[in-house]
Order: sequence, then C-alpha cells, then structure tokens
Amino acid sequence: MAALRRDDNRVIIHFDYDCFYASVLEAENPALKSLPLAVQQKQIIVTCNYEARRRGLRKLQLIKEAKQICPDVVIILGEDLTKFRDVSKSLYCFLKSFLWTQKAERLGFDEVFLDVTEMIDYNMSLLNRHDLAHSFFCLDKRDPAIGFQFDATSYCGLTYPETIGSPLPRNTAVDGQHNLVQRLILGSHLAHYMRSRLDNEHGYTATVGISTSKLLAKLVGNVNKPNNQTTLVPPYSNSEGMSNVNRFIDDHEIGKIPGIGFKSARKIRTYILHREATFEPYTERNVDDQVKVREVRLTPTMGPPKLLDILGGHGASRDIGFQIWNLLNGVDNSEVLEARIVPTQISIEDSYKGLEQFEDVKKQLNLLAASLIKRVRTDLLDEQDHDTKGNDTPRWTALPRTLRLSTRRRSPKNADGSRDYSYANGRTSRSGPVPKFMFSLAESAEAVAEKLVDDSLVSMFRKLHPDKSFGELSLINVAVTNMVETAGDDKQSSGRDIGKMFKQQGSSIASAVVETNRLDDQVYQDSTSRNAANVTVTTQIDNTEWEESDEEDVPSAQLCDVCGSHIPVFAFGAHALYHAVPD
Ligand code: DCP
Ligand code: MG
Repeated sequence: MAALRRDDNRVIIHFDYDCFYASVLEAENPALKSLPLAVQQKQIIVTCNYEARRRGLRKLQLIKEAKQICPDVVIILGEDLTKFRDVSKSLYCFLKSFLWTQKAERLGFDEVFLDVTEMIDYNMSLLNRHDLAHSFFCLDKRDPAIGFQFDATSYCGLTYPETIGSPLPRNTAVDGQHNLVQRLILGSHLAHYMRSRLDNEHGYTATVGISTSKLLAKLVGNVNKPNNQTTLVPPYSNSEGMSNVNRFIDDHEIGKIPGIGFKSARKIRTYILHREATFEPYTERNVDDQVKVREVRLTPTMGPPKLLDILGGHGASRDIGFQIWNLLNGVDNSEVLEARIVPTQISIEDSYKGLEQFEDVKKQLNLLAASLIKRVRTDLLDEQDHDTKGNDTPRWTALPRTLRLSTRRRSPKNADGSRDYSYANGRTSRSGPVPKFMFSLAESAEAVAEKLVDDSLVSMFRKLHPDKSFGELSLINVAVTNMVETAGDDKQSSGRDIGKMFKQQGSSIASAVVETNRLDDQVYQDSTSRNAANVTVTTQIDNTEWEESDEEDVPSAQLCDVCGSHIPVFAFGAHALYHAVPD
C-alpha cells in the first residue's frame, strides 16, 4: 500500500547539541573539558561528556555503576535546570537569527529544527551554473555582501550513504532529482556555516542532519556524532532505484523512529515476533528482539489498516495506522513550527515515596509553588526591559490564566509486596483561575507562594481529595497553563494591562473543572518526562503526529522500591534488571 507523498521541496536542518548539560558545565569551567564529566540528577547520570563516554560511561546510567566503571569521573549535580534552560534559549535565538522566517522549532532543551527552504530557494536562483565551484551563499536578501563563499559542486560534511565522486554529474538536465541534490548541497554548506559560528561565537558543538523533513533530518544527524553533520542524499524516491530514504529508515529499530512511542513500538514488536518482546530499547539488551522497520514494512498485508488493527483502540487516534505507515516509509510532512517565545504552560513537580499527611502535602505545595513563581518570573518577564530599566518596570510577555494542581497516588501493593509500575489510574487534576496577586513583584516568591497555597491550592487539593485519608501520594504537580501573550501582535495578545486581561477572561474558567486521567494532553515536556529532575517546564505544541502520543498517560518517573531512586519510566525495566543482577 502506498504511503502519502513526501514533500521534498523543503530543506530542513536539525541541530542536536553535543552532550548538552555537560557542555554547559564545561563552558562555565573549561578545565572540565579534558576530564570525564557526568551530570547527575537523583541517582542517574543524565548525560556525560564524550571523554566519559570514551571511558565507557553512557547516558541514563546509575551513578553507582558509573563510579565502578570510571572511578575518576567528575560528577556534578544538574538538578537545577535554570542554566541549561537559559543557554538553550540563547542558542536557539542565535540559530533562529539566521533565518528569514520564524520557522525554528525547539524540541526539548538541546534540539532545534530549522526550515531553511526560503534561503535555499533564493540562493538556488543566484547560482551561476557555469562556475558552481565559486559560489556565494547570501544570508541577507537586503545586503548581497553578507554571506559566505562555498563550492556548490559538492556536499559539505558527511553524507548518507557516503558519496563517491561528484554528486552532480556534468551535462545532466536540471531535472527534479538534480535539483534536489543541488538544494541539499546548499543546505549542507549553510548547516556547516551555522555550526562553525555556533562553535566560534558560543563555544557549543552540535550534531546536525540535513534533509527534507523533520523526521529524516533528525535521524540522519545521528549517523555521525558528535560535532559533525550528515546529509541524506538522493534518490529519495523508488522510481530511480532503491530510494535512500527507505534504505536509511529500514535499518532502524522501530522504537528509534520519532513519533513511534514506546507502547506502539512494543505492540508492533509483539505482532511481528508473535510473542511478547523483552527488548529494552535504552540498554539495547536482547538484540534478538529488535524489530527493524524493514521487517515491518515488508510484512505481507502490512499497511495502514493492519497498523490500525495493531495499534488502534482506546485513546488512539483513528489515523494512527496512516501516521505510523508514513513514518515507516520515511514520510513526515509536518511543519517546523514557528518560533514561540513563551511556553504555553509551566509546571513544577516532584515525586515522593508516599505522602500521607496533609501537613506534609502543604509543605510540599509551598515549595512547589515558590519554584513555580520563580520560574514564571524568569520565563515570562521581559528580560530586556528588566535589564535596561532595572527591577522597577519589568513587563510580562505572557500571563497564564489557569492554575492546575495534579496529584498521583502510588499504585497499591500486590500480594507479593511489589507494585505495578504501569499504574496510571491514580492521577487526578483540578484547574481554576490564576489569582491576580500571583503577578505581584512587590513580594518575594516565597511570600506569594504561601498566599497561593492558602488561597487556591489547599482548596483545590481538598476538592481533589475530599477524604481525610487520601492514600499515598507519589507525585504533586503545580502548573500554570492557558497563556495569553501580552506583548507583540499575536491574535492572542491582549496588551500589557493585567487588569484588563483578567476582566476578559470572563466566567469560562471561573469555575474549576475536574479532569481525571487527562494530564498534559499533547504536551511535549521539555525535560522531566525524560528525566528525574523535579522541575519541569513544558511547552505545548500542536503537532501530535510528531509526538509519542501513546505515552501521555505514563507517569514521568517512578520510585524504585529497592533503592529509592526516581527512574524515568522508559528506563524502569533496565533499572529493575540492574537490581536483579547480583553485585
Ligand atoms: N536529558 C535528561 N534526561 C534524559 C535525557 C536527556 O535530563 N533522560 C538532558 C541531558 C542532556 C540533554 O537533556 O544533556 C539533551 O539530551 P540528549 O539525549 O540530546 O543528550 P546529550 O545532548 O547530552 O548527548 P548527545 O551528545 O548524545 O546528544
Ligand atoms: Mg544532544
């Protein structure tokens, strides 16, 4: 069955900064560069520099294990995400500044997609086809002198597959294929130029992929890590022999395809293997249980209806069969989302071994609310105003309208004392309007937090848990959502007048709503869904196709009953195995 037509008219560049948190720490203290460096959150190494990787360490390893493998590893605590977030923001603004459009999308802290189609189109029109080797890439349409010289006869950096000889055969008519090659050549030189400037001016290296979609650009970048770039070269369609797109995607384990979530991958593996797979994608144990895209794609009867059979059901999108089939065929026409300066929601959470007393809950609510207010101030106050005019008149770039409190109960104990880690039914949340005093800058974050707890959060909590004994809580999340931009000319914008904005919000959110089991719909979590830190800033994006939407109900981190560590859910299987293996 045919997949959707791929739109190969775009050129997309994907940046993934190398060992990001470690690089931020190295930039602060360059002496760390030559040492094996690991960044710790709870009991886990969330990332490590390449010197540490050379010595056998890897991301998401337990601290205990890392110390055994590399006793002289330098470990730095990275639970406060502020500096990582700040660097991420400034690198993103730097990369975006090259673009002629706003099509720059951040994914997490350390990935950025850039749609550079317009710049490529323009520079294609400037090419002198008789002297391609001496071309000039124009970076500013208004000033033809701004740009760089390059050789347009060959790719810059590495390619998949490796190109031997000239990619542009002489005397070939300028057909679609040739055109795509030429456009990607331009894309590869632009990517190289941006990487060099990122390194020279900010000191950060990145791994970069160049292709015609987000999916292909992201995946092909991974081929040569770190500090490198890879272009996926044509042919992209099967009419000219085996397409490099199929050849490339086919070789991936299905769990490695962005957009195929953990649960979907597991269901597909089970279907193909005719048994439950024990393959653990992170550790890549049980290689026998790997299922490659090729195997799925070439299974007779495979196609959107079959995938809908395998993956459909409660909570799944009706289009899931088509969506996954397209991804397996390397088709991803999703747009690079336009730059968003403010997040659509900010949430802070922490997980616990089991909170049972109201007084303990209240204490935690105070801590979480204070972090939330600090975060809201950092993210939503206009930095420039703040800097130039001092602290007197900082202005809000956006104001959230909804306050949300969510809790999760611990799963009940099984007869053998174990707990069910896929348990997701203990989640409830309640939303209400954000009180105006939350934006008061006259008081400390702690003072505002106390008021917020007393005025709003305690009563929200009581409504969520009317019974005096509410069980054992394993997670509390406090969030502000429903952002309205106050600066700029966005449709949502309602000027900078807070009073006016609060009148506009009307009665629609005045009464609180109870939502059960519907946490963070279609939300991409900047960090915590992938880690065990206690602070999360989440940014809502509308591109569900790209999301691993089948994982939304899964808690972000689980408490291990054996060692008390918070383990990301997807790593839990590996973690349990770790305890199972004798010391
Ligand atoms: N991160 C995290 N928890 C995870 C995964 C990552 O907190 N489960 C953080 C630490 C990383 C950053 O996000 O520095 C980016 O994640 P990457 O997976 O891209 O890892 P790195 O950038 O560190 O390494 P690489 O060089 O492999 O891209
Ligand atoms: Mg990275």
